[in-house]
Amino acid sequence: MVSVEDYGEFETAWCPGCGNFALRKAVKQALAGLDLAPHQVCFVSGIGQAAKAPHYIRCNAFNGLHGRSLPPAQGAKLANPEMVVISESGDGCQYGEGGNHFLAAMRRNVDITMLTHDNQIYGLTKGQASPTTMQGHKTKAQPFGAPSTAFNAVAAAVSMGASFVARGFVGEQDHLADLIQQAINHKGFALVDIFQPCVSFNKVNTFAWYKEHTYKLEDHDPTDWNQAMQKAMEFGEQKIPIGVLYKNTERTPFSDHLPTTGGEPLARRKADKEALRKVMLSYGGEVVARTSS
Ligand SMILES: Cc1ncc(C[n+]2csc(CCOP(=O)(O)OP(=O)(O)O)c2C)c(N)n1
Ligand code: SF4
Repeated sequence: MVSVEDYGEFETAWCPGCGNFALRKAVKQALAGLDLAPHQVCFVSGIGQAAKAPHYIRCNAFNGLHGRSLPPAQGAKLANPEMVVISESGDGCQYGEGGNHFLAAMRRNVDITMLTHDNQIYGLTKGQASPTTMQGHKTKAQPFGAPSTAFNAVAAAVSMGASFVARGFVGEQDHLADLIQQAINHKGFALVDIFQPCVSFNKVNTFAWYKEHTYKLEDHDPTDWNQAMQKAMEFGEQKIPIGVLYKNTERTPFSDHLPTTGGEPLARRKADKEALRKVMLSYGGEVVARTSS
């Protein structure tokens, strides 16, 4: 039986009171609740405060470049489908620098979970507006208010027919852990956008602000695209729904369309050196045997 303690306890570089702590608790609760052992899980992140999360949990992990968590996460899953793969980073990392990877991942539908720490700000670089910062929000770098409209990640995901779309809040830990579990259990790409207050650099979207501005979805049919789209568009002046917004029941995971992912996982298959030699020769190359010194 796996417990939360199996995932370890580490010192962090996060500010006291940061929403990242509650998010990490919910992640551990979700994994232990699913009885997943640390060796069965792989986290992939980019750069930022949120992207440090995999440093502070005892699991497999890959920490890549800013905005680049999704490509290696999808690669890891295709190489080893037996592994639960989670891409975890900030809203800047995953929707800004990694924005196009986000769109491509939704189209592709590889069976991974994407957790976005959405603090509506660039935390690590000290509070510039991120793609999800609300228009007009004043920061040191945007003293007249952020000029652009905020990116609504869940609406973008529903509009693209992503296969699982949810939104959570770290102030609702059990609810969030349940959403993470549903996302992991979902076969296909699953997004959980998570409100995570940055207590140092976002003085607008605080714990109190999220508490006041969110409500839990009830009597909502996540398989109804129109309903999901309507709920995903509730933001700004309106109250913001948290819960599972959308489930696309028609899509199949990417691996179902890829003949190489059947059978033994690529990660464990032996390389066929003779076949490789033939491929190299077919390009007119020369195959030189390597000797280890
Ligand atoms: C390509 C690139 N652009 C910009 C940076 C600088 N940079 C590092 S972290 C960061 C912001 C991270 O914000 P976010 O992803 O929202 O995560 P948070 O720190 O808020 O958790 C930026 C802009 C970088 N490292 N690489
Ligand atoms: S800067 Fe913000 S996001 Fe980063 S650790 Fe501090 S409170 Fe958390």
